[in-house]
Amino acid sequence: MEIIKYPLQMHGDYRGHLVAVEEKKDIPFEIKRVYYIVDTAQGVVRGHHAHKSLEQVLVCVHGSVKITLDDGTERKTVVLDDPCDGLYVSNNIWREMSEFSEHAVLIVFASKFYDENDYIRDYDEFLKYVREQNN
Ligand code: T46
Repeated sequence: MEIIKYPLQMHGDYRGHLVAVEEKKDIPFEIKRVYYIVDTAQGVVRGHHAHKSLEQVLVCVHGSVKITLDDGTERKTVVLDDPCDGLYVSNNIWREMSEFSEHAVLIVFASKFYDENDYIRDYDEFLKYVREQNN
């Protein structure tokens, strides 16, 4: 499994910094939804699911968070701690987010509107689903 990160450009001057994200330019899909995760308590692990069709780019704009990605055959972890790093998470990838630092803010750009039917929230069901997809 290849870890894909999209580098985002930081515009900085004496006032501070600004990072812009444009669909089909900075990230490869049209952005249908943006959400952000804040106030995650220490020790909490979020995620524990995959998506059947959703593509996303995750950016930790403040603090740090560990992302674990699993394609059904291998599992990799990435630490996001740079607001210029856009981590691509495709469909059919099990994801877990853990080790949120205090005040961490994780912004997610998503290719589709929210749809609970797109989630696979059971790991064994995920393994079965990806094996079927790959055959
Ligand atoms: C993902 C990871 C990175 C909504 O109503 N609308 C939304 O757009 C989203 C994303 C969630 N919700 C509701 C559904 C739940 O009642 O917010 C609640 C928390 O969602 P969830 O438990 O799925 O959150 P995470 O942090 O486990 O996962 C989220 C995304 O759901 C998921 O797509 O890839 O962040």
